[in-house]
Amino acid sequence: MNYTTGTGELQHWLVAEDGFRTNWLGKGEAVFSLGNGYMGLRSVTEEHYANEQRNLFVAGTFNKFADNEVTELPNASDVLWMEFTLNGVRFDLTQGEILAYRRTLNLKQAELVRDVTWQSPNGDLYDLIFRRFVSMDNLHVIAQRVTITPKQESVLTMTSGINGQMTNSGVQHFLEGDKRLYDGRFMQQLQTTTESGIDFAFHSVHRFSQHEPFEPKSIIKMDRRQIFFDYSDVVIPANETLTIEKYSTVFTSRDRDLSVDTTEELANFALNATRDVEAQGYDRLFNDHVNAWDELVWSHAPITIESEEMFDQLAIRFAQYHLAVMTPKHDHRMNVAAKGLSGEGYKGHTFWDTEIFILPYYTYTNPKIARSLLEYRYLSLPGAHRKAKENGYEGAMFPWESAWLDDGEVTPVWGAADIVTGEATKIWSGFIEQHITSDIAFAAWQYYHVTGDQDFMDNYGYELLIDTAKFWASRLEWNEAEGRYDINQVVGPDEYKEHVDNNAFTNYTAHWNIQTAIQYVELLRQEKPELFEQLNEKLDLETADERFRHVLDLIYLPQAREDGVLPQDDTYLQKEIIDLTKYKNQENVGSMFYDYNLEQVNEIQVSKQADVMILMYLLEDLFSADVKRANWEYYEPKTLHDSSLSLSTHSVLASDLGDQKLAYDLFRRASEIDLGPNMKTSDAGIHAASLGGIWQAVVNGFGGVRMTGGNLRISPMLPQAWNALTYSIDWKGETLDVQASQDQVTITRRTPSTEPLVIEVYGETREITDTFTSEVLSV
Ligand code: IFM
Repeated sequence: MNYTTGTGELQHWLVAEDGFRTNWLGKGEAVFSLGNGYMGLRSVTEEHYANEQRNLFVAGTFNKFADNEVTELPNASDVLWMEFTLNGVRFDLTQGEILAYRRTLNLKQAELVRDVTWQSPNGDLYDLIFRRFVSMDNLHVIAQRVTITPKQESVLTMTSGINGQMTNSGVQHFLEGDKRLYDGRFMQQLQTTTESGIDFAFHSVHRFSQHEPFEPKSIIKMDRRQIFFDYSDVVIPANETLTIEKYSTVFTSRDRDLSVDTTEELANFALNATRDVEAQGYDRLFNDHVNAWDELVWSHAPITIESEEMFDQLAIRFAQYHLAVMTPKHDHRMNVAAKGLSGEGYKGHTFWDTEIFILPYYTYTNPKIARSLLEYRYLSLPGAHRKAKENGYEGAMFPWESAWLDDGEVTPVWGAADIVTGEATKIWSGFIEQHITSDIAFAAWQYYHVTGDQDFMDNYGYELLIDTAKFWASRLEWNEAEGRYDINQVVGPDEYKEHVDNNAFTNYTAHWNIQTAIQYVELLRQEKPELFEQLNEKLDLETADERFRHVLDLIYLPQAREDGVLPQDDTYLQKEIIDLTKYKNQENVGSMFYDYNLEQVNEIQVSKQADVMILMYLLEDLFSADVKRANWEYYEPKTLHDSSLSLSTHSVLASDLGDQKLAYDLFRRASEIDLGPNMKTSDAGIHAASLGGIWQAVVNGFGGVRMTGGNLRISPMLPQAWNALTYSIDWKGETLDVQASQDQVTITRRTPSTEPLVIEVYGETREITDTFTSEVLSV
């Protein structure tokens, strides 16, 4: 990967790849993936290679192949597919010689450009440039432009069309469907998912030009799940440029922006839309797309980092780029997947990754999108109720992995091979990783206090907070001997410890959830009697409240030992301690499983990811700086950061502890998970939560932003390598611009007001009407 190709206006905007290797295809496909939250397109090349993974996902279009499989996002038809022969030789970069090669993702314009000079095996020379984008302006559009300039007169043939012979690791999610050609040019493929019955309409059309537009000789062909053109006899004179454009559209019967009732109506609508798209042409579509990106991301929530390392600015832009690509902002019936829309990993499912790692970005910069993602959880309540009931509990027990609104739990039951038994390892998360329920409650609470969105609370928030607390109140187990309530047999955030009792993160956040619900029930009773009555009917608030008050002080909250270490669970601190150096220095994550199986790892003091530490981040007021430090020193050396969710949390905490050097090192490591030089990290897709975590490391960590108890704190502390950091955040409906340097911070209210805004800055309460400047202090 090359991070230094952008110069002038494009400095810190370009991520490039300078070589072509078929065994590294996965990295570029994921890291360069394009999308707009409606769909995500893995960045395969137009021509096929072994080892490639061609993926097009449309958010929220889940399908379940068989009863013993879980629902997943189906891999839709490949519209990028274009195969060329030049003077009788197939264009194939593994043959002949590559004389120049660069593939560049322009983050600002969200365009992917591949620039190749190729000598074919017969000695002919060609310059080829491939450009493409997935429109942020019109969510249904994929546009490609290919230019071919031969050094000698050449004859081109091309096969290009729509290929529905796609699978998810062998599973075909679509019925054969219909294919048809319209107006002699517009290819149409209609398909329906096998179980969920979602109709997909794909259209593609080509445009050729060489000085003037022209129609080459062509023949339309169809095969199983395929429709394509064979073009032939296209003569390109030496040093002349042939331009081929391909416009494709994707529509489905789940799209909320369409008012169609039947497959036929969908097909007609999509066909006409494609005609319109083609008529606009690449340049106009591109212009609208670039403007839409600017409005949504780059002008809306810009972050600048002046650093000795140019990688840092690029890293935060890369994170913001992918957050926009992966987030279905257009529809509250869907949510962000753990790999975004960039790969088959985790089957398009949503985890706590959204609420704890991704949502803060939107809560602080684009509350409308944050609200839409939280509404998804509200709309998923029926599945959460079902899960609670099936497990003998009350209230809302959210699924660990989530897909369709009413699916409930969709975590697969069987996973990787156990190196000792040779069997598949059972995935317990879907059964007992229960902290997701309080994570969602926490995120809703955080959203409310940052945005002040009372309408959200009245319509969704209070109910979510109380319904989740009801689950916890029913989940607690009475421990007669100790006279307290325990939460036994769970998986906490550290997934290397299964069936543990009293995981600190789970117990504390459950306690927080119930405590917050008590406050809200009281508030409703006192201040919103009508809403209280409505919710009382739905949730039986009187009984719930009685139970909440009874259990609250009896919930067991593990306490720090004398040395400050908080037990991660009842048994962690008694487990064997081994030398983890080899695994701490591993090149690829999960290497411990080459030596141990999960059962053995369960008995060792080793953690996959932040557990106690993330508790100390989320509920920071409950723990002193000394306790945080003691736990850092105890747990971090035992944490392998085998989950991509771990490094960014540790970076924020290192900032909190005042160790900017360490925080910076961890920020860099987090940024390198996808963007770094290891070419095998992202084959299954980009790491969505880590990208949200990078924003948190910058804004919540170095930028010092935190909401605690409903109050705002801004106390930036930059790492040595940075001269300046600027960012903006939304706070209760207004925008604050923050400029921080090594010595000084300035906070500006974009809309000044005589009503002062209270912000804690370096431990002092400030009342700001317009702009406030402080020197940087350590607190
Ligand atoms: O949610 C995470 C989990 O914390 C660790 N394993 C991967 C999941 C999806 O990213």
